[in-house]
Amino acid sequence: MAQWYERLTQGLSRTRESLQGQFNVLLRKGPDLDEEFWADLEDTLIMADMGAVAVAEIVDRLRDSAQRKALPDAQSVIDHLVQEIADEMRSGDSDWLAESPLVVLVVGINGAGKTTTIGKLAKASSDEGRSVIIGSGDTFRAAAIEQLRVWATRAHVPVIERERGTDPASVCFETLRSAEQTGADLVLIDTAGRLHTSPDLMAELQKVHRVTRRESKWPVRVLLVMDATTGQNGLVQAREVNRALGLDGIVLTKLDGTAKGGIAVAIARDLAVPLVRIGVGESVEDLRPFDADEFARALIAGE
Ligand SMILES: Nc1nc2c(ncn2[C@@H]2O[C@H](COP(=O)(O)OP(=O)(O)OP(=O)(O)O)[C@@H](O)[C@H]2O)c(=O)[nH]1
Ligand SMILES: [Mg+2]
Repeated sequence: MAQWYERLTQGLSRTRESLQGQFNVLLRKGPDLDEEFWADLEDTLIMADMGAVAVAEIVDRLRDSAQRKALPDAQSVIDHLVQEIADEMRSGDSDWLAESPLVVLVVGINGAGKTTTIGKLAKASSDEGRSVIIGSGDTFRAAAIEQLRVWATRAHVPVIERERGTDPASVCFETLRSAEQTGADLVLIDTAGRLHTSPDLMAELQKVHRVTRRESKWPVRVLLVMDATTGQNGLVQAREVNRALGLDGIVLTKLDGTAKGGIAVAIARDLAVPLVRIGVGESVEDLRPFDADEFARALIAGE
């Protein structure tokens, strides 16, 4: 088994073990595909946070297949789930982070994993030979600037920072100028996740976005970092940020810290915003591109 796939299955183990426990309960009730089986299957998938819409679609397709006798019993329906979940997530595949040159504005609520994700992306991209520069746009907390500096040092990439309280838009401006002068491939801009109020935060992010787009000669993409453990609440927040900023991609972090990793299915299905990376742990290797087939297999089968 490839080392990355092993980390992915390890990261998703809490969700998978919980699902497999439920499947075993279903199978012990017998092989018949009666109404109770379908209702229990639906409940199980909803409990993993896959979202009502995605679950209804998955179960409908499985019922269809069963009726056509392709799936004669409970075990064969469960065996077929990997395929159906992968199909449900397919629209979520995308890897625009590989484009150069590119400016990425990283947003998300406090603690979601923005700064860590920037550090991991900077390290991975720099290891691939790309020229990376980081902008320290979270000027709200002094510790945020320090934390980003540690990651930048680790990744051997320059970071543009100003003292606490500086207008984040001006940090973005300086980061862009520096990136153009040095001919960087990838510009990663960190933003604050906490302000006095949530409307303050959204207004500040909109301003930062406007200035960055206006000042950048390069394409600007907005990347939302989202904590998988916030489940359906996180999804509601993501919709709100999408309305305010227009998201280009999502990084779903902390999939290793939840039994409700099915939230990735709901995100890929409901938001029409690609999942560009997933985080299944705290080390650099734990941030990986998203692949629908690989993810579905690790979530359900684990082998
Ligand atoms: N287990 C696990 N922890 C993660 C993952 N991604 C980030 N974290 C942890 O989440 C915590 C918060 O991460 P930060 O990067 O500081 O979050 P942030 O969004 O920058 O937070 P603010 O700057 O306060 O808005 C850190 O302890 C990270 O190590 C992940 O995929 N798995
Ligand atoms: Mg941060």
